[in-house]
Amino acid sequence: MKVTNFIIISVVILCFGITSPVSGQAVPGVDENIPFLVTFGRQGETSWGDDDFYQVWFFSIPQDFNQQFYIRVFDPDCGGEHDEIQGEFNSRTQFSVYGGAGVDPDANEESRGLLKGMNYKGGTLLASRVFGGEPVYDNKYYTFGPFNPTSGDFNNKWKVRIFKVVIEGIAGDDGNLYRFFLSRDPDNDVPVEGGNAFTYEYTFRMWNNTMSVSHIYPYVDTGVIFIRQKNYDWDDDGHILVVSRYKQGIKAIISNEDNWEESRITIDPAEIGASLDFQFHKKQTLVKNNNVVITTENQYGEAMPFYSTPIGGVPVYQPRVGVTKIPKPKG
Ligand SMILES: [Ca+2]
Ligand SMILES: [Ca+2]
Ligand SMILES: [Ca+2]
Ligand SMILES: [Ca+2]
Repeated sequence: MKVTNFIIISVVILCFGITSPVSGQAVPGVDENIPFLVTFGRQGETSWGDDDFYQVWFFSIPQDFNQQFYIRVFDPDCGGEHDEIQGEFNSRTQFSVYGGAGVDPDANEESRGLLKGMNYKGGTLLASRVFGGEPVYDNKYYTFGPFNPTSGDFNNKWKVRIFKVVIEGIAGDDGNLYRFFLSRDPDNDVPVEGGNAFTYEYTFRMWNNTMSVSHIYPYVDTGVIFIRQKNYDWDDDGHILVVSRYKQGIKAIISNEDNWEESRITIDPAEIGASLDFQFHKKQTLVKNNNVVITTENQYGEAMPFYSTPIGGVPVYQPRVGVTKIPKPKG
């Protein structure tokens, strides 16, 4: 190999090493293995897998990050590639970015977007755009921003500034599939170091591939004794397993068509302060275009967030080695 070639290859490897998405910048996250988020137009049929035609996402920026950043949306349009057509494409989807007081879901419960009929648009509107079928953004990115970190809502517990994106299917009946990337660059995916994203009600598309396992990672905070998982329109597709360092795989009760199902999962004190791994395994007969909604709450009915980058990392089951007590010899 010529020396110049070696240098070029080395530089390419180095660049990829630096720019690869290392953490919670891609939404859905790298560890989640979820192809797309999905939001249907409000005339959609809930049996297609979206129960309420909107979704609320939060982006957290570490307090010591002081550069401008961007929220990039991949395939924000509803038409052409990726999206789910019903009849002809006529859905319109509004993406709105909020900052300031009222955004932080710890301080303002309505902001989480779970309490029906309440105001999930708390905060200051920073940017908004409606997308229909727009070839210029089909299979491409649209970039919101730049935003200043100081425009976020400060959360003292996590030492982060929080921004919110509300996605609403304001018209039509088709499903808009899309993804986000929290970026330092308007034209490329360049991670914000230590950034993350989370939601309380996750509406997403499964792969059209029976071998692909998707994951979400709810964070178990102090005081949790048990959680209640709720899933919607799972189409009786395989099984949902709950895994942690201490759980090898507990089966969650699953929904079928256009219905919610729920079940309770006991939390071991050792599981506090870490993430659970909800694994979505498809069955062998392909269920195509399966959209599903999931929420989890603690024993008080308080919603638990799912992080794109699982806090504490992806939990891996650690089999406990049985210890047999040897009785002391008598006498
Ligand atoms: Ca598209
Ligand atoms: Ca349509
Ligand atoms: Ca789309
Ligand atoms: Ca479904």
